[in-house]
Amino acid sequence: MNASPDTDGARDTSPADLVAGTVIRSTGSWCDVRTDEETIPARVRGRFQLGEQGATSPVAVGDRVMVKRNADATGVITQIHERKNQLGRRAAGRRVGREHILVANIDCVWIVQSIRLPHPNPGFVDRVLVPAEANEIPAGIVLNKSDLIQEKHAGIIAELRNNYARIGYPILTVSAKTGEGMEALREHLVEKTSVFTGPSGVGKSSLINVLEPGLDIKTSHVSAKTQKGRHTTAYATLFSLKSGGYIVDTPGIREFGVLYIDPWELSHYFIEIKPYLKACRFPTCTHDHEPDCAVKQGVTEGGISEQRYRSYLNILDAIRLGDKDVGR
Ligand SMILES: Nc1nc2c(ncn2[C@@H]2O[C@H](COP(=O)(O)OP(=O)(O)O)[C@@H](O)[C@H]2O)c(=O)[nH]1
Ligand SMILES: [Mg+2]
Ligand SMILES: [Zn+2]
Repeated sequence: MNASPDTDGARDTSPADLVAGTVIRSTGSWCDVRTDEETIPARVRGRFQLGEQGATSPVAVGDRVMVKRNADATGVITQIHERKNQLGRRAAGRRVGREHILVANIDCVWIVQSIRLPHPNPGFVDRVLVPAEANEIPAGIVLNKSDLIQEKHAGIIAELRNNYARIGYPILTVSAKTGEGMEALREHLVEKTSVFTGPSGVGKSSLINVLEPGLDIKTSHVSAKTQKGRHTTAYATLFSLKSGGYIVDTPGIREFGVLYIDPWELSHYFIEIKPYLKACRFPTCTHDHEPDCAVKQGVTEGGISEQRYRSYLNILDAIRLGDKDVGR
């Protein structure tokens, strides 16, 4: 072994064989790594040590990695760089070591909703906002199908503003169909890794097709007929943007590990509830049955919206039921 870093001694691997890249697709034992010049299919061997906390993880989409090239144009992942953050299917926050990681190094999560077909679903929005907050990832809402907005939807829109825009989550109103609002959305994506998540049918694939026309992703209208692409739906995919950055489509992924948050911890991930927590009589207050609860008072006084509080209680219930299952 050559111990001196500044002499160019004999090596079995030339520096050109080792390249840096980003994982854009992963199926477990293989993944595609995008480098400055090309996409390399690379083999993944086992799990990797991540940073100093001793956690190990398999490779996730969004990981910055080093790849050693083989003679046959494939490669082998030799290293995963420490992650800025991650979203998994199971644990969030402090239980990071046990989660199944779906996406790493995310700059923003955009929760896509549509005004109609389907209507906005605040329960869904909140089940994504919680893990986003737990992993300290900025989040916002993309309200698609603005071309379908009618006067009767004014109440739905006002409620979204009251639930989310008021407490700091941006809402971008767009239409993949007419192009309305798409420039503003595009500006938010430049040079960033942005996750698009949302229920099926809200227009995620349509939006990505407008943002990056060459991709030609199947929309639900097509896939319902052909059933094509179904087998890939459990995997997140990174699409690179010509303007720099990536969009991650997460088809078929309904939740990012909400159920593995501790009950007492949950309220910390509702940003407008957090300021009330210190004023509850019990430090372990879960804000559902306890007396002298500042959070319930906040709901009564209007600082916390009833919808968000309902979401909080629903997730709390789900966590408690989930815990029972785990303990069986
Ligand atoms: N009217 C209208 N329809 C849209 C818009 N965006 C998508 N759609 C339709 O909504 C359906 C679902 O779109 P798709 O992109 O497959 O949704 P995904 O399941 O979230 O990926 C398709 O029939 C699209 O044509 C829009 O802005 N306006
Ligand atoms: Mg889709
Ligand atoms: Zn309380």
